[in-house]
Amino acid sequence: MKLIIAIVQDVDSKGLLDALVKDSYRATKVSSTGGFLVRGNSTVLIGVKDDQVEPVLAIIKSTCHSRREYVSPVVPLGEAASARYWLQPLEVEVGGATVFILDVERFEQV
Ligand code: 2BA
Repeated sequence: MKLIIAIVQDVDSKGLLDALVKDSYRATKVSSTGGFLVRGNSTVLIGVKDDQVEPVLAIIKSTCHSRREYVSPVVPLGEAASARYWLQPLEVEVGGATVFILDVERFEQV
């Protein structure tokens, strides 16, 4: 058995969960926050048999899309008025999904 941990953008999480449930996969969504953007994202935990990893990855790829986000650089308060701090917003490409696949040592439902 494997545990797939997929970090996805909030906006993609409903489509991902709907597609997983439609194909009878079980999943848990946990609200999370990216360390760099410090914005909400979603971590989806999916426990599957080994031969279900690739089909689930295909669902993740088809439902989670990359997007460009902009971050405003932080300027020290006392120096904000200085002309050299007229910084442009930083553009980063986020997602589609960041996926970790782990071996499950033991699975119980009690
Ligand atoms: P964030 O940490 O908020 O990162 C959002 C996006 O910002 C990243 O997109 C990447 O394009 C950029 N970024 C992140 N750290 C950066 C840095 N130190 N310098 C420059 N740009 C940086 P993704 O790579 O698609 O990551 C999306 C989200 O997936 C991340 O949100 C984080 O929550 C998670 N993630 C990505 N890699 C991870 C890892 N190795 N371990 C744990 N979580 C990870």
